[in-house]
Order: sequence, then structure tokens, then C-alpha cells
Amino acid sequence: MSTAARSLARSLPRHLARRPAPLRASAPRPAPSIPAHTTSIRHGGTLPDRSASFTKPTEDHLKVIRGFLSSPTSLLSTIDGSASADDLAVYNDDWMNKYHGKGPIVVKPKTTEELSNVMKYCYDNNLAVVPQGGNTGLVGGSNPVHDEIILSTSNLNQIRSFDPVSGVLVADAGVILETADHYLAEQGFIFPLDLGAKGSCQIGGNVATNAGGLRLLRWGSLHGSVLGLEAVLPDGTIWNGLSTLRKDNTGFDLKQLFIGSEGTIGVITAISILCPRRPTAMNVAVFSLPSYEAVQKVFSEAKGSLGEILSAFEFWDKQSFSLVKHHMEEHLGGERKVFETEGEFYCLIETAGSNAEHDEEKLSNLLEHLMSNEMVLDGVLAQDQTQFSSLWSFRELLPEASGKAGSVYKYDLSVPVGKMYSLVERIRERLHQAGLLEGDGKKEGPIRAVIGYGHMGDGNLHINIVADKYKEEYEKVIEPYIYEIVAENNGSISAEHGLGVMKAPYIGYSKNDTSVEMMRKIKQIFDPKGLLNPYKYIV
Ligand code: FAD
Ligand code: 2HG
Ligand code: ZN
Repeated sequence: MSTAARSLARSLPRHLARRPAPLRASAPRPAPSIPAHTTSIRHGGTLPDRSASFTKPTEDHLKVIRGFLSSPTSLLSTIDGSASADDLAVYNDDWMNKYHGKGPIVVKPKTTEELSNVMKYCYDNNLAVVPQGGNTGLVGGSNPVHDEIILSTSNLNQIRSFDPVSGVLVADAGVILETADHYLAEQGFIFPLDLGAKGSCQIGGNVATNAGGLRLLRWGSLHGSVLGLEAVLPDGTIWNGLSTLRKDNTGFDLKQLFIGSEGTIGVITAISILCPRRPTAMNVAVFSLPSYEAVQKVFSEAKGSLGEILSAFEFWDKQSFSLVKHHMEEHLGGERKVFETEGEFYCLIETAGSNAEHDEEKLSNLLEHLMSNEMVLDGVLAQDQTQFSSLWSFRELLPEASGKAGSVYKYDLSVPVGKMYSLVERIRERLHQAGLLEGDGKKEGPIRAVIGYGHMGDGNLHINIVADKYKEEYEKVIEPYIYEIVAENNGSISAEHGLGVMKAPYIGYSKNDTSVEMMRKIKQIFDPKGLLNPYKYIV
């Protein structure tokens, strides 16, 4: 936090910064027993054996695949010595350093046609393939499990067209999200998705995971904004569904099947997407609050008072705040004192509109209302772009901060907003019961912290359990218990990160047998040999 923002906190009217109200004790709950896991479910961290139906990639395969590519640098392999195992580590290891594939070949086609030829050859020769975008996925979906060929879209990186009248962008799948957004900013438009991984993730990967991000509240889901797709099917067929029409009711809306399909039915090579005008006035404020109930009240007030200009409502708990402040102090230097009065919870409210005066008036009215009704303990309002970014960084840096603190078990859940935080409390209780968590966590303990944060506006909770290492014993305490309590609340075990290899065994906690069977049939139609992203999603 910059000094300027700090002094802003101090400049808030003194009477508005209050002592934290004592936390209401949560209702007593029977101590959870830790039942032995009795079903034959595969744990997310225990990976399936290699399927004998896939061919092992050899030097002969390599030679043929090279022949489809216009550039020698589009293929890297340990088999022919064109790359070392270290060179391939960035493709084989995931962002969390939790999943480690053994893929000996990375192919990076430069055109859809090249990619199609590679896919056709792999299909004809029973070679399994894992599509990879920016490799920022958090469920072990983008890395090989065994020796699958890694098909990277990073060389498909051209903007194809932009229509400033309709706001429709057509671009290759491998364009980095931030690059697409910068391009749009120059035209006065915005990409209708934003997330902490924007500097590395690719728009094809975003569509393949149906990423939600920080402003879904405002821009909606990609299921609404994506207008068309181009994809290469497992047998190499190029499907041109790259429509730019907003309305088209001729038959099944096939693109919807690919949105969130996590590379299991085809490789997305291009997308067309409807982009809104870039808001010209943006504001952000962060508050400290005494309780989760207070966060809910403020959310409701913010929706009521801000209406159409509300663009994000994020929250995090005090354990998250302490972790991120520690991370910033260690890596960026300087003490992070933001609030006169710290809270049990924090929330970030962002507005985005086209009339600065109007938006500021609305936001000031809300702030005054929240302060004078003692709904918040303290607040900080960004005064310029630097403060805007630094306030956001307390939220955006949470995944990185927890990752730096240890090995993180990440859960990404949808439950009714009122129940959301009770899940964090139940997981803490369970870890206490198992003797793994002391207090809020100890730096040298097995579980160092359990933090809860997320996209309040979307009913999406992130739980990060920071451990000293990834260990089956810890995972068995957490899973499937965490999915059971989500199911108890009729929630979803994946709000936005997807299933990947991590949650594939647990889909039944969120989808009934008929739904899973229909999904299996769809997979069978597109990929009868099961070659595309095997061992994941639906197993
Ligand atoms: P990858 O990680 O490479 O791949 C993800 C999955 O999609 C894999 O199954 C892969 O096989 C498949 N895939 C990738 N590209 C294609 C393609 N072209 N065609 C077919 N399949 C493909 N997610 C959110 O939803 N909201 C967030 O707020 C959010 N914040 C994040 C913050 C950080 C710091 C990090 C590290 C991750 C975050 N994520 C978030 C998760 C991740 O960034 C998103 O899921 C992102 O959309 C993945 O894009 P990618 O290009 O990195 O895909
Ligand atoms: C976010 O909202 C992302 O920051 C990542 O979805 C969440 O790392 C996580 O658990
Ligand atoms: Zn998220």
C-alpha cells in the first residue's frame, strides 16, 4: 500500500473508524468425527495408471509430426534431444507445483491447419494428447498425467479482426488475456473477463475452462459473451463455428459444449467474443468488517445503492489478509498498514461507469451510509490509479501469497452466499480435530493456514489450505469431506476452476447419474478413442 493510500485511511473521519465489534460466537456444532473413507473412490491426488490402449510416442512419430510444422522450433522433445527434461518442465508441471506430467513431446503449431494435421496423425496412431494454453489452470487439467503429447496453443497468437461498431473481437486461442485486453483498450473496449492470471492465461484456455474471474458480476459468464468458436476435433476435423452473430437459433448451440469442456472434446483454435465499451470512470474501495454477516449486509446495500455501476464485490477473511500482507512485506518491502481498525473480514467494492461525477456521488452516498450505520469498521477509497491497483492487489495476490507460503490444497466452491463461510469454519474444525491445525496455523505446522476468500457477488468461495507439503494423509482428511459438505448445501464442487484430474472422481457430488451419463455420451461422440485429455474431467 502506498503512503498516499495509507494517509487516506487516516484521513477518514475519525468517528467512522471504530473498534471491531466482538465476534458473535458461531452456533455450537457437534464435533465432526473423521470417518475412514470406505468407498473405492480414487483420491484426486492419486493419479490413474497409464492406459495400455495409447501408443507410446517414439522418434518415428516425432519425425512425421515435425513434417506438419512450418518451424523447427514448434516441436520440443526429449526423445530426439531437441529439448531437455528441464526445458519441458514448464509444460509438464502445473502452476501449483502439485501435478507433474512426463510428456516427452511439446508441439506448438502456428496455424489451425498445422494443428489439425497433428491431431489427425495422433488420432490415427492412438497417441494421447493434452491441450495446453497458458498452463495457469488449478485442477491439474493442462498437464500430461503420463506421456501424453502436449499440444500448446501459444503460437496461435494473432488478433484476427475487431469490429468497433458491434464490439466483436475474433482472435486466435493462444492470445494472452492481457494482450487481448490491451488491444481492446486502444479501441475504447474491454475484454469481458479479468483474472489474476491475465498476464499468462490464454483466451482459448479461458473459454476451455469457462473462467469466471473478478468481474463476472458485471460482464456475465463466457457462456453469454462468446459468440463463436473454431475448434479442431480429436480426429483432426476443423469445425468452423466462428459466428459473430448475437442471435442464431438454428439448431443446437454447439459452441456451448466447448465452453468449459477443459480440452476433452476438441482444441479451441479461435474465438469470437462480444466486448463491451471500456468504462471511463472506475472506483474502488476496501473495507474492514466485524463479521461475515456484516459482509453480506454490505453486499446487499452495495447492490441496492450502486445498481448498474457495481462491477465487483470481493471478500476475504483476516487470515487471508494477514497472509497477503506478509507476502507483500516480504517480496515488495515496506509495512502494509491499511486500516486504523482491522476486522475479521474485508470486502472490496468496485464501480465502473461512464460518468465519473454520477458514479462518485453514488459511491460516496453508499460509503456514508455504511459508515454512519456502523456497518463497516474502517474503509479506504482509492484516489488515483496507483491506489486503485494497490487496493486490488490485496485481493489479486492471494493465490500467489498462499502459494509462496506452502503447498496449497485449493477448493473452488459455489454455495448459497449465507452458508459460504461456514464451510471454511467446518474445514478448520476438521483439521483441528485431526491434529493438523493449531490455532490459525503455525509456520512450521503441518497446516500453516486455512484461508477463505472469493467472489461474493457470484456466490463463489475459494478455500486455500496451506500445508507444509502435499501429503496423502492431509488430503484424506480434507477430501471427500469438503465435497460432502458442499453437497449438503446443494452447492457445486467447482464454481470456476473446473474438474481436471483433481476433481474428476468427485463429479457425483454435484451432478446426478443421468447428467454424468449424458456427458459420457457426448465425450464418446467427439472422442470415441478417449485420446484427448485422458484421465480427467469424466472418468
Ligand atoms: P490452461 O491452464 O493451459 O488449461 C486449462 C484447461 O483448459 C486444461 O484442461 C487444458 O487442457 C484446457 N485448454 C487450454 N487451452 C485450450 C484450448 N485452446 N482448447 C481446448 N482446451 C484447452 N480461474 C477463474 O475462473 N477465475 C479466476 O479468478 C482465476 N484466477 C486465477 C488466478 C491465478 C493467479 C491463477 C494461477 C489461476 C487463476 N484461475 C482463475 C485459473 C486459470 O487461470 C483459469 O482457469 C484460466 O482460464 C486457464 O487458462 P490457461 O490458458 O492458463 O489454460
Ligand atoms: C481467484 O479468484 C482465483 O483469485 C484463484 O480463482 C483462487 O487460487 C485460488 O484458489
Ligand atoms: Zn476465483
